[in-house]
Amino acid sequence: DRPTLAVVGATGAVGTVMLQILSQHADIWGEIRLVASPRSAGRKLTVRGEEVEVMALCEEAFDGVDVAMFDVPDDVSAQWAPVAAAKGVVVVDNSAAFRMDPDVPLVVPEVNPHAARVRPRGIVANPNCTTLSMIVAIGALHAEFGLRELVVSSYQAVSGAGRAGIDTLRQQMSLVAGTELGTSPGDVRRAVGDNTGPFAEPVALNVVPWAGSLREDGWSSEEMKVRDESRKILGLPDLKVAVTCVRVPVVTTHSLTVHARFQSEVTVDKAREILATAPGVVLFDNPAAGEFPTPADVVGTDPTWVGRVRRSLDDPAGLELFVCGDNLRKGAALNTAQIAELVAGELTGA
Ligand code: 11C
Repeated sequence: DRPTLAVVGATGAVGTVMLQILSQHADIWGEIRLVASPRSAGRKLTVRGEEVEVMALCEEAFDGVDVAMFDVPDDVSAQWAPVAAAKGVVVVDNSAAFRMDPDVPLVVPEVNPHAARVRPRGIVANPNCTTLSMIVAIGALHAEFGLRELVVSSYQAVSGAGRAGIDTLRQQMSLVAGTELGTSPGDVRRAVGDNTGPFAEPVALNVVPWAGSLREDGWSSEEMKVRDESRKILGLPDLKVAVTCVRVPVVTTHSLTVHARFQSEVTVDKAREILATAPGVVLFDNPAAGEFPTPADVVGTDPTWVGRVRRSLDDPAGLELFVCGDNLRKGAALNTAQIAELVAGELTGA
């Protein structure tokens, strides 16, 4: 029998992309049950070309379910993933609630697929979208060269903050469009008013060096996630990671600049060969022809796109890269779906 899947958080920004992915991928599932908060219950959504009515999240929603994908806030996952797991459901959770739990594997199928098989709590965690937007490319380079250090800056799209992030950028853009704002201190802030939505500052005509919540010593939660999750996925608990997370006025697709240091000398030719052949990675790197990835082109695609590959000028063991990944697809829904498909294959012996 084909396994039954529950999609919890089916109406959110990630859930919407998830339904598209489930409609595009090979159809390995029996029933697909859509679950969301009580206020969305009764809505009809389309998946695999069929309308399905959304159920309210409750214990009975997991009856007969084999695999559940959760795309909900951390507190909702923290409460409900164990409820589903206690009923024998394998939960693939895209919140931060369980990622650093030593009894929960944190999985990227191109990098550490084997980890998904060992899940003492019945939960497999999906990484943060910023980590995911670079880690497939970094994992491929690590497998060849041995990674020692990452220095990363992110350029994060507003959809990382969900529908509220997208709505905020759109509203702010309508307030600044056609004006000469952005020419004197505070003019954008005054035009936008208090309408900064989930962001610390106006994001239209601006960049905001902040994502997530405040952690110790001035670090943001997003920066800590990139460091902690990269270490766990790569199996490098002492990896040196320096990261600054920045929000930019892009709807969807996170970008990162990466300075990666390896155990010994690297060559650009070998790095390009690895990136060109790694599953899930596209090398798009010909600056002479104006070819490098940008969010406007990468959005809506599955792979991690890599360009601007250079050897560090002052370090023969270092590489500089520019990486883009769709934060709602590989950064969230796609990786979650890939993990769920791995688990389904295991459950059905496929
Ligand atoms: C952002 N990466 O771009 C965040 C959103 O831990 O899954 C995802 C937060 C998370 O704002």
